[in-house]
Amino acid sequence: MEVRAAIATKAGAPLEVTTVNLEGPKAGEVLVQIKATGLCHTDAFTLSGDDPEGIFPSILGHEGAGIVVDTGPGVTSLKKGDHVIPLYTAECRTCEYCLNPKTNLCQRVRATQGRGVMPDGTSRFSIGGEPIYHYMGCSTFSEYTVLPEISLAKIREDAPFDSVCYIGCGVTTGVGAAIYTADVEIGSSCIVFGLGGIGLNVVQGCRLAGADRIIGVDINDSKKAMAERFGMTDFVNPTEVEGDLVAHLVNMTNRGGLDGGGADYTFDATGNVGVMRTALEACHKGWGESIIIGVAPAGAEISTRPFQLVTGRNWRGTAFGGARGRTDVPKIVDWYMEGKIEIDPMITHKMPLEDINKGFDLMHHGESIRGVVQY
Ligand code: NAD
Ligand code: 022
Ligand code: ZN
Repeated sequence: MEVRAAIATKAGAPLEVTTVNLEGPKAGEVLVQIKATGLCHTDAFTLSGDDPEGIFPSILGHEGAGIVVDTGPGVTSLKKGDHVIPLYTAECRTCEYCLNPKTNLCQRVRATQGRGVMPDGTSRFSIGGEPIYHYMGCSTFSEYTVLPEISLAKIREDAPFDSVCYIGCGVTTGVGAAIYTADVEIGSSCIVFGLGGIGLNVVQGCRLAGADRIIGVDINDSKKAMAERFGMTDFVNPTEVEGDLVAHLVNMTNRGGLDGGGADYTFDATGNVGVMRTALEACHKGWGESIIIGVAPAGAEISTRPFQLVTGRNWRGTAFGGARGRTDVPKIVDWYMEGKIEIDPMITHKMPLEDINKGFDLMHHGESIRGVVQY
């Protein structure tokens, strides 16, 4: 079938909105009509050419929501008309990873997904017989896309596509980092570094978990008001702190006695390796956990003194918030529909597919938290 899509033709060029050919779903695959998709920094990063794993020409986009329009042979968990969110972290429920409760990193389709193709090694998209590659197993910058059955979460039908698409990446990554990866307890103290599209969701995840203190750290004062709305209790702008930032944060979180200070949980949502070190050193001696969410530039390295770890601080990382997509994403949609988490105030811009490049411009200028394309 012929479908409208935004093509990443080559590194650094704007997306080209045009018509592409899409083959129907093969065995174990599902054809989805995308109703809305968020624009995420990672799409821009890949388009820029700085992503060493970027493949061109391809159809980017990994934060979508839509409706099943056709299923290939052998598909049992989804049917025509089901509402779904595409998953860049699949959940097959049978591989060694899915069977290990310690991880959400299903490996069933990981290798082919990284090469921009479906599990049978071929692409469903083409123009004039030449393949256009898939992206992160999702390719939501297309009116219609094909995914493996195991890469789709079935969600309730009363959830609005133009809000819940954000659960396909940013919301789940941030809220999940607090709820699933850190497993923040009631009464905890938390520090969130970076109050962008991910950090705000960490803040509301910490609130949902019942944290007492949620300290937000950002070099941009304009992030303060929105973060307060999502549950931040204290704001720190490092450029205005006199002296050592770690000492300042440790002092802020000192509960008295022999405590010594430091947060129970800290989160990096900046991708800056210097911030990652600060976050580790600002978590509590003996039990503090620091969760790396931010993706650092290719080749970057983190460092700290081993003594920081010997004295009981823990350095951890998370992908997709530690969420198992097919199991957890429908629950996060429920939390949104029940008012336990908020999404709408973070969606600052909506546009048709034709204007997708304008959406990326807004993101580059830091004017949007999330832009959403509505089909
Ligand atoms: P963003 O640009 O919207 O937000 C980053 C924020 O960090 C901004 O508010 C900025 O002012 C702030 N900041 C920058 N330097 C800082 C510093 N030195 N100290 C304090 N604050 C600083 O980006 P985002 O969309 O929120 O994404 C954040 C990170 O999360 C990115 O690295 C992204 O790649 C990553 N991410 C990871 C996953 C995962 O699965 N692990 C998923 C999605 C996004
Ligand atoms: C999404 N991300 C950032 C902004 N929006 C993001 C961040 C990290 C990952 C994926 C997306 C990520 C962390 C760890 C991995 N990925 C590897 C997991 C594994 O090897 O099993 C990751 C994933 C998918 C792809 C690349 C990296 C891909 O499909 N190309 C989950
Ligand atoms: Zn993303």
